[in-house]
Amino acid sequence: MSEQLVFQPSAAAIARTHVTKTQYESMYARSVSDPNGFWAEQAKRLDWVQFPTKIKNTSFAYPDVSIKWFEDGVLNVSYNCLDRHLETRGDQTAIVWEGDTPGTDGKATYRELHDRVCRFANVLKANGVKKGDRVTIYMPMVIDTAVAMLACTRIGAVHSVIFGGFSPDSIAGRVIDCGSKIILTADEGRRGGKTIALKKNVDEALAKTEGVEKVIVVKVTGNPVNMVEGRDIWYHDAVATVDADCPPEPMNAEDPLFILYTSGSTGKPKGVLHTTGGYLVYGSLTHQLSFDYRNGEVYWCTADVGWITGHTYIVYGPLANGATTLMFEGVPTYPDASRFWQVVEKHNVNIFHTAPTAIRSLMGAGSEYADKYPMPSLRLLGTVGEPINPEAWTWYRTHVGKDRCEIVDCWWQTETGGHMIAPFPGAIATKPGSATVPFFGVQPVVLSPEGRIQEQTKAEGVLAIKDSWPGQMRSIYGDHQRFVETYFTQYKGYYFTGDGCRRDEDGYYWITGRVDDVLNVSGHRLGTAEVESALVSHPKVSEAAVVGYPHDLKGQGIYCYVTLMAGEAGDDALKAELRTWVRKEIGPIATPDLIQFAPGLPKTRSGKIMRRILRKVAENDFGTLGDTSTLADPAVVNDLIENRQNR
Ligand code: 6R9
Repeated sequence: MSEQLVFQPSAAAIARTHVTKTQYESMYARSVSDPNGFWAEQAKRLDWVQFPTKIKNTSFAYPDVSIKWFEDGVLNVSYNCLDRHLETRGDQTAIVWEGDTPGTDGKATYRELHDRVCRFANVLKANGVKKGDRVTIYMPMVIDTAVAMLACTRIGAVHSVIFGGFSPDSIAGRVIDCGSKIILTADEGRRGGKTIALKKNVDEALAKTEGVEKVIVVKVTGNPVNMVEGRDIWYHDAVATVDADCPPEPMNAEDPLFILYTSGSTGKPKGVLHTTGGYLVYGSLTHQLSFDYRNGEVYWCTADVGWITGHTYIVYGPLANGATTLMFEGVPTYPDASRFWQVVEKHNVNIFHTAPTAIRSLMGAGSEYADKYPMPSLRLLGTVGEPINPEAWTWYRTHVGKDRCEIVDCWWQTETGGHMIAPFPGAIATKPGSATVPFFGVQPVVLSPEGRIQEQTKAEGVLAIKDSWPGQMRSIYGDHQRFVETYFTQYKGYYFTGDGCRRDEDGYYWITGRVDDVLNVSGHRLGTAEVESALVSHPKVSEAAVVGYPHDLKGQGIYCYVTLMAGEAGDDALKAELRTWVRKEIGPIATPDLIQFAPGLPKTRSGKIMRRILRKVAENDFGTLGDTSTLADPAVVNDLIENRQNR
């Protein structure tokens, strides 16, 4: 082993592991040489109405990309997450809920959850929802949100969960794109002592869209909201009149399960489409093995269900495995920076999974918050969402894990459905900052920017994947061509991840971040094009270019270069106005950190904005701008440097 620090799995982790190092190696080899045999065996972890006889039928060959797994299998996701556990663990807690306000909590056993899901499903049916219909969910972190998702899967409806931080415009765009006729929401959400006006946002979104016939509103805070006669229904009223019995709809393994919108490098967010069988096999297997989950353990992933991590690793993976999964409504720093650790001790959490941005902000608040809590129940710590700097990794291990917990850094994407590169905790030694080695069936390749495959172990380039795995997205909803163009054209024959990476001499992968125009702000994906189009929709803005720059807490900050309409003055008041504008257009996560008014942007003679230069200036690294000979007007650059905002 080489490269700085290496941590071998602890004796305790080795003693309990589902997969030893030797098993990892032989199983990985088989998953690649005999995917049909390997995944047929793994599929047995689910209960099928009809077990598949066809396992893998996939092609990455441009332009006929097609991905099918278990294609003649029949199953139901909610059955696998609920019904099949009733006999053995009906009274076990399925979901522990911890509210935003300390002292508020709740829980649902598997039996209770099953009952709630069946009733919610009947409410959906009573409101006209049928198999294949798209259902938009814009809800906070409460148990009813998981219930709503599972209720959709019970009747074969396709959910599209929208993160509660997105704006009315973002909701409208997503509702229109998937043609959803029903929205499930709540009066308000709670986060960090504040309320979020979910219903009000839905009302504003619906003022801009047609086609939504029903809005079902769950009462969460109880504050008054506007209810539109004939369209809006209180959930508690609707549920009072339905039956508790709702048989699960038998679904084909390749029937759509959900759509989740995510940012890409161009255009509007894409509706990433996942299907039923492959997603659940992959999500449950990765949940069990990456965290070495054992029956009876309490597992807590701090993500929001509005993101893929919440889908796979709060709801579907854990529940398919009969786990106890914790849902947290709040934020890491409310009421103060010890909240996470209080919750870990209160609920005896064994496995804790969060994001580097949270780790960095808690580290920044001072180690004493974590040091005060011994957290004896903890045995494993996960990190996901962005590259973790070795300093934060080490802090996490020492101050949260007390040097006794395994650290599991999981690299994956909305598109991949589940973990792709992550250490098996009792098998794989870890190195701070590396997501380590591929999961079963995942064949990473490192390509040169020109697309040459780097055969030698030690290599650097862009990360692509050679062949399909069951959790892979199947398409972009309503636009298969865009799916093919986005992921399979740049490097023919491979799935292109959009990430850069380094592979060290031990074959460990180190993800270096996006190589396309996608920002990762506090673990949230954001296309620079989205922020740019929000900016240029402001009447005073003529042109905008947005780039990322290193930010201590957020990982990346949002740096905006803005050219104003003739005669407009770029002052602090306008900066504040533009910040509010972008928040309103997209949501608070897109709020610009730095805005620089620029009389002109650096362009090539053919009119292309030279982002490389803008990135360098934003990084305050303007000494090495590289080749500027193709610039149409070199004077522009001097002005940019002189007025740079990141000093
Ligand atoms: C799961 C999720 C995906 C992008 C991905 C990469 C970054 C996620 C990471 C990581 C380094 C990790 N990313 N996990 N980078 N190490 N462990 O976050 O999905 O929101 O689609 O973002 O996030 O850049 O391409 P998603």
